[in-house]
Amino acid sequence: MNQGIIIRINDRAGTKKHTDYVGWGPRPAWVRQISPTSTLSVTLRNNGLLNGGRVTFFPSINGRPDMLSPSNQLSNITLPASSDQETNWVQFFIAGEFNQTTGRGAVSSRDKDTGVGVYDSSTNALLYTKSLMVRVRKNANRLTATERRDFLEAIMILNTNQGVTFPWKNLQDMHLPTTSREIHGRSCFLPWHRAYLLNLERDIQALEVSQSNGTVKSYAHVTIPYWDFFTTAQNMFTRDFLGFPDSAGVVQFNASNPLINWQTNLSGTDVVILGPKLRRAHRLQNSSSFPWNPSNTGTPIFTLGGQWSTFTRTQNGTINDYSDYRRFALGVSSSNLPGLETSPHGGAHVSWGGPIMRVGWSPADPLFFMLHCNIDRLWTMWQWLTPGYRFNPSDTNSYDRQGFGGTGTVPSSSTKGNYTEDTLWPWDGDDQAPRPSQANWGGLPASPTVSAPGPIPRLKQMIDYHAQYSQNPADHLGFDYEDIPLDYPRRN
Ligand SMILES: [Cu+2]
Repeated sequence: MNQGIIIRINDRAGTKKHTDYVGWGPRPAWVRQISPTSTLSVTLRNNGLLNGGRVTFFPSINGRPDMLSPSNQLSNITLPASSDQETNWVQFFIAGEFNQTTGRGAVSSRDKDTGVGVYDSSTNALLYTKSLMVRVRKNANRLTATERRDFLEAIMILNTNQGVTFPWKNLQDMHLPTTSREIHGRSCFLPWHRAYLLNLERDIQALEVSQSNGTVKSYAHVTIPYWDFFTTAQNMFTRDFLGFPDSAGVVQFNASNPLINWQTNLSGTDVVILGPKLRRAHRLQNSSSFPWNPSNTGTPIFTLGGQWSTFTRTQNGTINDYSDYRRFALGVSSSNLPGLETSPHGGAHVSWGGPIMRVGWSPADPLFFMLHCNIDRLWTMWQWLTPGYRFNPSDTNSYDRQGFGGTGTVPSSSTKGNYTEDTLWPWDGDDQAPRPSQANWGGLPASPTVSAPGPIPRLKQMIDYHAQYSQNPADHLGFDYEDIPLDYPRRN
């Protein structure tokens, strides 16, 4: 029952597809009458499905969200009588609703399961509903069967689409032994992998696939789920999801699993690689001589014994041991406390036999991106502990390498790509030393919901990922985690 009202989210012009998604950071939205005969006073409220996502509203002040006034409804908005489409929009902002007390957000579990209802302020009649989704990254172990299937279908499509583009192979080729020096072992490790995850997630969300019944299936509602390796993940390492190894370490899938024909794009002769079938088996603690553990039929868990990591760390330790970025990310040489890149990141990788344990081949295993999603989440948790500075791209405690990197070669920590003002390889197309010699995969894919960071991201844009520090919706990168909120400023 459209009473001549329309709402647009993230894209006022309405020229883009798949724009009706929000996370925890306020997103711009607009409402207007289509063919008004007089002004109309309306109230906006949640009007979604039961148990679906929910949204929070913010009034607009000079085009920015009034962060001091979040509310579950916007009352008595006057929609102008003008039919001029340039001037009769009324702007507001919306975000997913996050309960700061429970630490959980009202997330969607399927596409468009929440809605903004437009009610007549005087009669309270429902005039119009705009459907949308609170789309955030979730714990892979708790996905619904549908969420799991859609994610697996999407990555399978990216892995098998060998036409004009070959997205999964491209992602693998950005992360070879020859590129490792650019992206590992220095401060940019976390920002670089944040952009890398975003690249995959945007590739997924842009997928549209024709179905046999003539419809087109979109994957715009899909996000990368995270593997919380600090707890057992009994629902992940099964034949229905990421597979379970046979006695040779070859990962087995059920026939209904979209990954059943997954190919690694590897042709190595290394015993832990052996493409094109995917290998991944739980590794015996500290046993480098026998990388598979076929006798382990229990739930694979994160074991901390690995060739590069002998540290035992908890989630609390990881995010609380250090208050400055440099030590948080890289640790302190000659100290017993590692940084996040060593533990838990390195430990999680080498807790398995298979491509996942080798830097150059790890993205051949879809688990890589779920592991790294949790690494990125740990960075967001650390940032969120002290929002005052850890989201500020200009604060040296938020990120230690300020300014521009040099063009020498030694040490790599002083060169391009590691500093806040630097553009990130390979999206900047820079294939000149000291960068890796290939960078021809194009810019970072665009998102229909946000404009940041653009095709050539700067490192500093990765830091304030949901505009906690700037409070400027234009800085939002378009992803969020289900359990890491955006803090609203408090009224004094
Ligand atoms: Cu990596």
